[in-house]
Amino acid sequence: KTAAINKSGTSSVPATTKDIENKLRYLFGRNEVSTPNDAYQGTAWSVRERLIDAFNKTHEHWKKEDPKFIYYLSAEFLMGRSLTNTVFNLGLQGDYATALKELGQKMEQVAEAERDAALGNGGLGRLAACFLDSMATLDLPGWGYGIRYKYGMFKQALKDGYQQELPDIWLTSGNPWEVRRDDVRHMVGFGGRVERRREAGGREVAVWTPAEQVIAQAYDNPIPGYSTPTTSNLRLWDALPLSEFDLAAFNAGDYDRAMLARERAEAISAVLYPNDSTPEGKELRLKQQYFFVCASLQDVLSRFKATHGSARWDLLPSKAVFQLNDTHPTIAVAELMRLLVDVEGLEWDEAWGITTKCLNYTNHTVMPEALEKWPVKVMAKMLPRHMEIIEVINEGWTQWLSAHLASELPAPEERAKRIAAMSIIHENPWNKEEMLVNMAYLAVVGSSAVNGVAAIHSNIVKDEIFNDFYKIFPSKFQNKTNGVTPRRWLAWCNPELADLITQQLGSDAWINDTEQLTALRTHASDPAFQQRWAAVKSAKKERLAGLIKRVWGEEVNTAALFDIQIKRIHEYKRQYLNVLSIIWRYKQLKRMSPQQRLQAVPRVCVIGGKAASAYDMAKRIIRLVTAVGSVINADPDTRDYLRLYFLPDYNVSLAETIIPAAELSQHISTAGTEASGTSNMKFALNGCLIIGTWDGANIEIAEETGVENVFVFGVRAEDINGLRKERKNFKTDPRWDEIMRDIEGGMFGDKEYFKPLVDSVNNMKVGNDWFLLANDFAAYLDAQQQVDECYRDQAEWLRRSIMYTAGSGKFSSDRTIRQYAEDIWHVGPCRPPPAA
Ligand code: 26M
Repeated sequence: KTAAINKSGTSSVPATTKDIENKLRYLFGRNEVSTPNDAYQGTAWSVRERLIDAFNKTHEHWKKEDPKFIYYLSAEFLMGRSLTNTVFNLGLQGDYATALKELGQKMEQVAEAERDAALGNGGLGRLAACFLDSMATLDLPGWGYGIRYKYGMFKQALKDGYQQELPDIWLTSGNPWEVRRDDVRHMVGFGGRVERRREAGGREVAVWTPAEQVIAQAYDNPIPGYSTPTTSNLRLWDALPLSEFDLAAFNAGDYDRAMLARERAEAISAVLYPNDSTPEGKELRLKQQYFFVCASLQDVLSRFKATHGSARWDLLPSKAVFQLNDTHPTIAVAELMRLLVDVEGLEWDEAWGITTKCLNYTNHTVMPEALEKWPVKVMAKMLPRHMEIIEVINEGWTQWLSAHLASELPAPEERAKRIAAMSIIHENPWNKEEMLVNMAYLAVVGSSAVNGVAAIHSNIVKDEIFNDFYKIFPSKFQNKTNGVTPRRWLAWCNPELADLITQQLGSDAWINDTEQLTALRTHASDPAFQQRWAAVKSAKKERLAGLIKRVWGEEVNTAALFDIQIKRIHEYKRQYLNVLSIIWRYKQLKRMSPQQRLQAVPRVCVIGGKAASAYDMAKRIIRLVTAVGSVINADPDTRDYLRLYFLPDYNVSLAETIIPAAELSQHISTAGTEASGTSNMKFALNGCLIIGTWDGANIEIAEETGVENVFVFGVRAEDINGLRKERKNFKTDPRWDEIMRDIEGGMFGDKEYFKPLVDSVNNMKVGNDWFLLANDFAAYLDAQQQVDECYRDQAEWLRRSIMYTAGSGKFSSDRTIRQYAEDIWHVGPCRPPPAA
C-alpha cells in the first residue's frame, strides 16, 4: 500500500511477535507483555535490530563509495519520539501493528510510552531533526553531530497556574535508539598554556597544554530515510572523565575530592541550556560548544586521514562540508585552523583556504541580544590557543578590510570606524573595559556561504545585521527557506488525513514529492471532498478534546473553533497580544444577551509553550494565560462560547496531537522579528488556517496558499523602526485602555504580579512596548472578526483549509535540503543497494 521499502527483508508476523516477547524477556526479565510500556520496550528493541541492519548496509556502501559528506553541526537536535517514525520509515508498520494486536496492544498507545528525546529548545533544534530526516530520505551522505545531553529541555508543570521546571530524566530506562561506540573516543582539552617551540625544520609551532582533559564518547543514533534503504546517523557526544577517579586523592581517603574531576567532566554533557533568545555568558556553555565541535572535527579528520592519508588536505573540501547551525558551533572556525596548523603542520594560508571552503553558517535570529558574544577573557582562559587563532584571523581580516576599503573610504577616521564595526573582536558597548568575540562575525568571515531561513529574514540578514559584510561579499549571502518533514508532520501524525489525500490523489507519492499536493486545489470546493476533509478534522479535534479533559478535567465543545498558539513563550511572539484579544472577546460575550450569544462563534483557545527559566516576563505571560483561563472557563454566561486552556509541557509529541486538530493557528510576531517559524508550515500542511503578521515564512505561506485565504494583519517590517520612535505619541485604542484597566484592577487576580506586564506595554517610563502590541491591537481584533465571519461559512472555511494543504508543497524540508545540497554543499545522492 505504501511506497516504503522494508529494508531488512520481510518477516512474518508470528516471528515479529516472538521477537517482541523475547526482547522483553531477555533484556528486561519480564515474561509477559502486559502494559503498553512492556510492549514499547519489546517493540523498540526489536525494531532497533532492523534499524541497525539498515544503518550498517548504508555505511558499508558509503565507505566503499567515499562520497562527499555533509556534517550538520548543531548544539540541538529536537528528535521527539522514534518508534512510530522508525517503523513507518522502514516500512515495517504492517508487521508491527499486527504483531502488537496479537499481544493485545495498540500501536498508537504503545508509541505513547516512549519519552521524547528533547535535546533542543524549539525551532532551531526541530529544524535540525527535520533536516536529518530529509537528508536520509534524499540519500545524501550526511551526519548530524551534537551533544548527548543527559537532561534535555526541562519538563514544564503548572503549580497554581505558574510555570514550574522539572528535570527531564529521559534515559532512565535505557535508549533503544542509540548505539554506544566504545571504539570512538576523542580527547578534548580546556584551559592551560600555549608555548612556542621550534621544529627541526626551523618552523615555529604553537604547543597547547590544556589544564583539563575529558573524553568525548560517541553514541550513534541511526536515522532512517523514508522509502529508501538509506539510514544515516546522528552522532552525539557524551563527556567522560579521563579516569574514573583521582587515585591519589582516593588513596589518601579524600573521597569527595577523588570524585571532583569526574563530576566536572560529566557536567559538560549534563544539561541543555533552556534558553533560546538571550544566551547567558556561562563558561559551561562555551565548554559544551567546544566539546562537541572539537570531538566532531577530530572524528571527521581522523576518518579523512584513514582514507586519504595526511598529505592531501587540499582534498578535504571535496570530501567534507560543515553546516554551522547558528553560531553555537562557530568555534569550529578556530578549531579547524588549530587542527590543520598546529596538529597537521599546514601553513596558515593553506589552512585558512581549506577552513573557509569547508564551513557554512546559518543564521536563525535577528534579535541583537540573541547574537552570541564571548568575553575575550573567558575565551582566553578556557581556550587560550583558540583565542590566539581568532586574534590572528581578525588581524588578517581587518588588514584586508583596510586595503579593500581604501578607495571607498579614503578618510582614515571613516575607514577606522567601519573596520571597528566589522571587527570580530570589539569592545562591549555596555562596558568599555571588556572586549568581546563576536561569534556571528567569526562565522561570516570563516564561511563560504551564509544563509537566512526565510526570504524576509535573509533580506534582513543582508540589509541589516550583516549589511557591511554583504556589501563586500554579496554572493556569500543566500536564502534557504525552512521546511518540515512531511513524514512526521503529516503522514505519521495525521494518518487519517494522509489516507484521504492518498485516496484523492490516487497514490501516496506526495509523501516524498509534496508538490503533488497542489492537485488538491481542484477539489477544494467539492462538497463531498469537503465533508470527508471535515470528518478527519473532527476526529482529530475529539482527540485533542480528550487531552484537554485529562489535563483540565473539563469537557469542551468539539463544534467550537479550535484556536491554537503553541511555541516558546517570548515577548516578540506576542502570546500576550493573543490573551488581550481573548479578554476582549470575553468582555463582548458578557455584554451580550443570551439571545445574542446564540449567534456567536464558539471558540476553544489553546496556548502552550515553555518560558526560559530566567525569563521573568515570559513567566508572567504564562500566569496571565492561566489566570484569564480560570475566570473565563468558570463563567456560566460565557463558557459555552469561549474557553482558554494552557497546555503544559509543550513538546514535539504534544505538537503531533495538537497540530492535526487545529483549525486556526496564531503566528503573530512583530513583523521582522520571527526569522521563519516552522510550526506555521506544520499547521498549514494539516489544513489549519493562519492568522498572522507579515513576518517570517508566513509571507511565503500566504503566497503559496493565496493571501486572500490567510488572516493577515498588522504593521510591516519596514515601518517598525519609525513606529518604535513614535510609540510614545501613539494613541491607544479605547478597548486596549479598558483591558489594561481590567488587568491592573485585578479582574484576573494577582494584580501585583501582572503590573510589570501592564507596564511593559503601557508605561513609557518603565517599558516602551518594544514589540508594538498597541499598534497592532485594533488590526488584530479586526482580523479575529474576519475569522469568525469565515467560520460561519463552513464551506468557505473548508475550502480554505484544503487550499492550505494544497499550498504546502514548498514547505517540505526535502525541498530545503535539495537547495542546500545544490547551492551550498555541492553534494549529491549516494544510495545503497536495496535490501535482499
Ligand atoms: C544560545 C546560547 C546559549 C544558550 C542557548 C542559546 C540558543 C539556543 C537556541 C539560542 C537560540 C536558540 O534557538 C533559536 C531558534 O530556535 N530560532 C528559531 O529558528 C527557527 C528555525 O530556523 C526559526 O523558524 C524561528 O523563527 C527562530 O526563532
